[in-house]
Amino acid sequence: MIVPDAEERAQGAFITFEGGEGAGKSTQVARLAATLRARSGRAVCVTREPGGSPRAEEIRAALLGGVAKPYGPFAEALLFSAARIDHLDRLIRPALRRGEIVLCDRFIDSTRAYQGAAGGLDPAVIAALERVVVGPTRPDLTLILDLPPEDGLARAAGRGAGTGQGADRFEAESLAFHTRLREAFLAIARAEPQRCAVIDAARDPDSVESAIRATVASRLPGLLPLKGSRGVA
Ligand code: Z5A
Repeated sequence: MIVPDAEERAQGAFITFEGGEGAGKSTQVARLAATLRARSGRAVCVTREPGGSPRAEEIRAALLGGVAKPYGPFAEALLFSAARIDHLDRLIRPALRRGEIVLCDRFIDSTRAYQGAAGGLDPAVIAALERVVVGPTRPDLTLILDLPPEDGLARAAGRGAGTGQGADRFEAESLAFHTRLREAFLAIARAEPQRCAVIDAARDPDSVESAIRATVASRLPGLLPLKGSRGVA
């Protein structure tokens, strides 16, 4: 259900993390959440897509298991959207109404990049889905973690090594697919510079974290005061 923006957002803040495989999103979501909990005095809700609510997590398992792949990118986009509807209604919008800071690992830009630019689904279809599924609940800030796809895939493979887990539905795509993804995320950042910031994710985790903190402090100054104003950043 779509509700008016002013009413639903209260004083909440919505930050999404985007990028290719192994870009370090989960690592940096956890680090930013710890910083915000310690310094903002606000409740922080950490979540992810696909998933984030019990029903959406069920859809996640099917999507990453490749169940929808034979039906093509439109059907996959519909399933990601079904998961997103539940996630927004059950978790994200209530948290924003309570005034929380919501940190979400992937959101609409992943649909644009994976099913759209890399998967070939018409951008007009994706825009229509966003209108009806997301409505006014757009991120205040989107951090796009950028690095060469070869490096991200190596990181993701390294993480899976020894666990017995193979590549999932999307990790198993070709390098050309992952290169299109990277270009798509960078194109989104160029098209929406007010909302998006590109972070060089090829550096060590501490350097990436510092860049993210500085970006949050400058883009959303109420959340994380810059050094000097309360001695942090
Ligand atoms: N998808 C879609 O197609 N359409 C949609 O609308 C949505 C999603 C919402 C979700 O998978 C999949 O769904 C995703 C897109 C698609 N494709 N895939 N696969 P997921 O949530 O399971 O996977 P992911 O989002 O790609 O995340 P990831 O592979 O887990 O990577 P990450 O979260 O960006 O990275 P990480 O787990 O923090 O780090 C990966 C490894 O690198 C780990 O061992 C870290 O310790 C290490 N690491 C992290 N940072 C660094 C630095 N800076 N240097 C060196 N090593 C590092």
